[in-house]
Amino acid sequence: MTAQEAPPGGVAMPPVTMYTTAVCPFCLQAERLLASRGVTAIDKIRVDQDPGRRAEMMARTGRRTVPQIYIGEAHVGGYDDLVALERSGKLAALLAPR
Ligand SMILES: N[C@@H](CCC(=O)N[C@@H](CS)C(=O)NCC(=O)O)C(=O)O
Repeated sequence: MTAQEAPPGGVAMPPVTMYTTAVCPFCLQAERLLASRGVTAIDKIRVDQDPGRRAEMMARTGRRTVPQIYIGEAHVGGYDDLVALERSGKLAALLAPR
């Protein structure tokens, strides 16, 4: 069981999904920030390996840069957006087990 899976009878942190590429400094920064906030697993979608997933990312987010981050069903946006969320104090609530 990973830390983000629900313990028996318990609740878990929502899944974190990140559209990413092989070479992406902003993605690494985002991963570091999320790790510092207790995120132990990120579902990474490599848009450089799969043009279909890039098209999906653009349709779903309206953005073309990586990373694009989801916490559960909530679209956070890119690294700048993640930092802004953290500074506003709202990131912890989004990551709270539910
Ligand atoms: N402000 C964005 C910048 C993201 C960004 O520039 N990502 C680069 C990769 S690290 C990218 O997608 N470059 C391709 C492009 O600009 O089309 C963020 O904070 O996420």
